[in-house]
Amino acid sequence: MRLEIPRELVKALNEAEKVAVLTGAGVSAESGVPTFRGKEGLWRRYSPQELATPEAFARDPQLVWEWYNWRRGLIAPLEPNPAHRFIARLEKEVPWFLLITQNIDGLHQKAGSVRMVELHGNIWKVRCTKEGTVKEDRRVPLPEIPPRCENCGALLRPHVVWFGEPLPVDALEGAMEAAENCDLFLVVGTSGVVYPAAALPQVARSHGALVVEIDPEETPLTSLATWSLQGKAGEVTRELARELGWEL
Ligand code: BJW
Repeated sequence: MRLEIPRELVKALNEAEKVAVLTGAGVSAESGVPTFRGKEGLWRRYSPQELATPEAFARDPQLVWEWYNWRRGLIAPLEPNPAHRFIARLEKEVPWFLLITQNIDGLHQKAGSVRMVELHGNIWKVRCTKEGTVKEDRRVPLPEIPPRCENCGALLRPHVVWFGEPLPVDALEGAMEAAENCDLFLVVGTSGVVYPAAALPQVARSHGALVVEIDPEETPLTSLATWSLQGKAGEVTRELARELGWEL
């Protein structure tokens, strides 16, 4: 069954001058990246406390790295889907744009997104636990687990944000500013339970932006959305693109 796209939404997308987009794991689900929560989510099989906290890494860096090495292997061959491509196209269509992603998979960049911030880091980067230096490392699998800094020999860690850690200041400031100043805020595929990212749609709304949500499930953000499009991101954005006359 074809999803009904409200006419007013198509008009709003055509007329928007400042657009911000917040994405979560759901935008990459149709590419094959597992989400965190929900029936098939990673947190059903793996404990965030044992794998995604600084305490877990201090306790057992080998275990944490094995998990990230496995996920790097899973993500490496995957390709962007129509939702990533729709967002990359939207960036080209509006005068002012920022993509705010919670995802670490790099699929937005692969789809051509440029004006973006990564709130939770990037799985293809490693950081020295002693020097704080960040380096890209796309080797799959990594030859040594846990990997060590070539320069000082200290442990490297994934350059991602774990629970209890602060988000990168520049990325968060950019995201806040975008939420405060945009006229349309699009939210795609996030359960809206992890803060501070989950506060951004509320910030946008309270500053007068139209909020559009795309997600197959109802989330805590649904009630504040001007339009909530219930469906898979790839399918809904394909429909939106058709309405807007865009080739994806
Ligand atoms: C589809 C789809 C399809 C499916 N199409 N959609 C109590 C209250 C408030 C806050 C806190 C609290 N207790 C603790 C906190 C803070 C904590 C937090 O928010 N916890 C909550 C869980 C309660 N936050 C933090 O700790 C953050 N840091 C912080 O607050 O720092 C403060 C500080 C300041 C100064 C000094 C020190 C500290 C950090 C959060 C880091 C999150 N990290 C992770 C892991 C990243 C690395 C990795 O990947 O390994 O980030 S956890 C995980 O959750 C990941 C995600 O980015 C994040 C959000 O998940 P997301 O993207 O929403 O995915 P899902 O799976 O939850 O949802 C998927 C959605 O897609 C669903 O809605 C589906 O329906 C949908 N979907 N298929 C479209 N085809």
